[in-house]
Amino acid sequence: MKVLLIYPPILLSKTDRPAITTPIGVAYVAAVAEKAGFSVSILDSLAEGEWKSEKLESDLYYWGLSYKEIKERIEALKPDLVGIGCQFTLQYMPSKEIARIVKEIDPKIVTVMGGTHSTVMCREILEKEPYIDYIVRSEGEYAFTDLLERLRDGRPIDDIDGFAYRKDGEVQLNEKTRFVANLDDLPFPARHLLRMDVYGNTELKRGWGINRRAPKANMITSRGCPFDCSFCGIALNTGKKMRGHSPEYVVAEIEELITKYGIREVHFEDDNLTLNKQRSKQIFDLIVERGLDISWAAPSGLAIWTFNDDVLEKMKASGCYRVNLGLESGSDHVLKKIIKKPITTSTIREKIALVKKHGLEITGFWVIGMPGETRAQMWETLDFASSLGLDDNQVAVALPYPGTELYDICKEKGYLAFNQKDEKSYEHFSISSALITTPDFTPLDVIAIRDAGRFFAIIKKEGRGAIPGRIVELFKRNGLGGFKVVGTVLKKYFGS
Ligand code: B12
Ligand code: SF4
Repeated sequence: MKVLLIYPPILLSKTDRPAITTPIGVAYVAAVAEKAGFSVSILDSLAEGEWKSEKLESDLYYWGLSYKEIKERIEALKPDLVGIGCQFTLQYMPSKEIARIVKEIDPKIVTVMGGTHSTVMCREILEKEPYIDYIVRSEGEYAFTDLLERLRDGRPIDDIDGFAYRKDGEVQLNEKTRFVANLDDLPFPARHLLRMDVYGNTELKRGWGINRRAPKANMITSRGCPFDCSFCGIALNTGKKMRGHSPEYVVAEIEELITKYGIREVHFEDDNLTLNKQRSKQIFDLIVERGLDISWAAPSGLAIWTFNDDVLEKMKASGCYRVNLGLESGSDHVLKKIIKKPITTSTIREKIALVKKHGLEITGFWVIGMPGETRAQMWETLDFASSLGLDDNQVAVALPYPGTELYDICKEKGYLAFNQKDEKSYEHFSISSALITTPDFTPLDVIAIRDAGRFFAIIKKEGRGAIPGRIVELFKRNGLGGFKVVGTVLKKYFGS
């Protein structure tokens, strides 16, 4: 059976840029299927697309290979089954269209979807989309290969773990009960099926994130998170129990990256790289012991309560130069009662001082616009962020991703500022959007506060001379919404 896995294009708003990094999840699914004897190819239609976007009617921008090119690739390969990754909500529209194209080519080709968005929305998707035959829910390696084997052998598919399908026109959902117990049982992600040169070439020039050396590669050393931050949907995908590869597996994977692909920088994209201090220290020690010449960073964000002096020392010694920290808010009330993250503003200050002591660069991740938060608390966050002297601050607007506690709260209270029945709304789950409205704020208020905060941060860095240019840019970015941002800036500056 010939299998093609497709990582789809993405729809983004004007000011956003896509991340061009290896789709590790799809590559793990491919590796396990290949190990079981199937002939597998991967098409990363995001990375292989030309480095330009196309504006759509919806004002969004399409990044990746065109549908025509994707169709030609599928026709050339003649697969029996196409697996489509739907990791981000922003990929749903393209992934659905790919499924339609597959069935247009040949209705006998089986279509399977997997990834975070399709996991959470599996019932709605299967109810509406006849072109999608099956959905693998959450961690997908074993369920996907199980499906392939059953289809090949003509065995029933109705008891596959973590699986969604239709029976007599009704959608059936099998719960996910079995996560990979020992991650070391998995082969390395099938990077050999990816155009690794594409990621290599893009490194310092385009896409997401910062790196010091090139080429860089991303990897995952652990999965799952036991915490309950209300905006976060990570546990839906990889579970609440943290599972880690052994230090030996991790270091062997890095060695492969260096020798086979010439990689010089690694980005550990774990949810919580340092959650198990012992394991992470062993990884960092082994990198040093084996003399691996890499620089590394942790761009998905470390949880600050999971590292200490000792861990930081070993991080630095093994090549770490930058950490991104999920700090979220400058209001203790918001941290404790609304986001439910086990940190306070004073632990944030302490940990920042500790990281600085080790000479690591820091990016702070912040979030504003949570239900229950006031506009004053949003400014508390921006003022606090700017007082810490970090290398960079990224302020996100809270987005109510389906499946999260945040979504449930907003739904219950009528705070969702989009039409949930119109699936096109999901196109707007973009980093630049705001989709929550409460008695305290509208989506526009939050955007204006975020952009006003960004304006102050830039002027602080570049000086007052930058003000005229930045105001022009503000209007370019926000159109007439620029007036609202300028009003917010003035209000903050002169007080009200
Ligand atoms: C690494 C990461 C990134 C990386 C790289 C993504 C990549 N190319 O892989 C970067 C930093 C670029 C990134 C960016 C964003 N991210 Co991100 N990211 C993650 C993170 C932390 C880990 C993903 C991962 O590799 N997991 C490990 C692998 C093994 O799991 P996996 O990818 O999910 O794949 C498994 C299953 O889903 C399934 N599967 C996946 N694909 C397929 C396909 C088939 C056919 C099958 C059968 C199964 C299957 O099987 C896989 C193996 O078990 C997740 C959180 C998480 N734990 O999932 C968030 C997460 C995916 N990101 C998220 C978001 C929102 C974003 C952003 C859109 C916004 C933001 N926060 O800034 C941006 C997009 C930016 C852009 N402009 O393009 C959300 C997605 C929510 C949603 N519904 O859209 C997540 C879930 C985090 C969260 N906030 O809850 N991200
Ligand atoms: S935000 Fe970080 S610590 Fe909180 S639940 Fe998500 S992964 Fe865990």
